[in-house]
Amino acid sequence: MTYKPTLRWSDVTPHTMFLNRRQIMAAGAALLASPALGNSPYSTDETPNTREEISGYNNYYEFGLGKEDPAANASMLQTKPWTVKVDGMVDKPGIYDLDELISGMPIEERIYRFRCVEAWSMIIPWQGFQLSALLDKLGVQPGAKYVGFETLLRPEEMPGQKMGTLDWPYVEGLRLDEAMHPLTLIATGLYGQPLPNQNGAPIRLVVPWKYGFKNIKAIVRITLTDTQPPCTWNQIAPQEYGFYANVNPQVDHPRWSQASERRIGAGLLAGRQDTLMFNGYADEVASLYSGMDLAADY
Ligand SMILES: Nc1nc2c(c(=O)[nH]1)N[C@H]1C(S)=C(S)[C@@H](COP(=O)(O)O)O[C@H]1N2
Ligand SMILES: [Mo]
Repeated sequence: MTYKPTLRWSDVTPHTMFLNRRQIMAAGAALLASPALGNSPYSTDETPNTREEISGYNNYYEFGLGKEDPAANASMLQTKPWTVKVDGMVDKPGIYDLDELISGMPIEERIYRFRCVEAWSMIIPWQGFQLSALLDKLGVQPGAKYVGFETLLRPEEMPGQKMGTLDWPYVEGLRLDEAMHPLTLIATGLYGQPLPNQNGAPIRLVVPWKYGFKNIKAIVRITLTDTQPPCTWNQIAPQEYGFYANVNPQVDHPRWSQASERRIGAGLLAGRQDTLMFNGYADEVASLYSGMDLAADY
């Protein structure tokens, strides 16, 4: 692990640097290096980023590798109708229309800290419901230990899927106790509006104590399983992106420090801020990992 206390922004290049190394970047794909409402006890009292920041600076490789590509390209995605396949070790498997799937879910606002593995961060006012509520409705069977998620595969509307940047569709997963944790959300909205396409419409996962790549967008499949589900970044570069991906300032990424982060919108003079253990949610989630070596299970 390298530790660079004097890391410059330009040192913290995105996941794409890995893609560069593997020489699978599409020719000419430029890296664009540009840069409270509710009162839930789970919400932070930090000031949220603006909607422009949250929906203008994104990672969503289905729409390009640059931070501004998702905002420019995601409007072509058709999110209605939307079906979600629920399968595996669950009492009520099926192919659900989204409205049917989430009917009765108690939507609330959660203002969460968000920390990308690339060492930038935001404060985001999500609307959504606890994944636990949905899993309770679906009926998790006793042997299930994990939940897997899959993003829509539709290259006609997600042009990035025509390129070999990642193995499509994007997939992610959680241990069942992580999925059932009250902080874990399925987000349906942002700033009181339906989720913008670039933020993962119509539904995306939000796990605030984990690096951003766990927060899979545009979910079309939820699978209950007894084996650890495949996760896109973990599969492509397991030595860089773990299954757990818990935010941890003491465990550096092999190519950059995770000790600090750049808050989007803070301004050029603001400087970096310290990254917090479990992204500030240690009181709530540290017990999930007691006895684990977080340097090994990163
Ligand atoms: N399907 C899909 N989900 C995804 C990604 C992606 O490329 N495809 N990027 C991930 C990464 S790396 C991050 S940091 C967050 C970014 O979420 P945001 O754009 O809403 O801030 O989405 C995550 N979910
Ligand atoms: Mo990320």
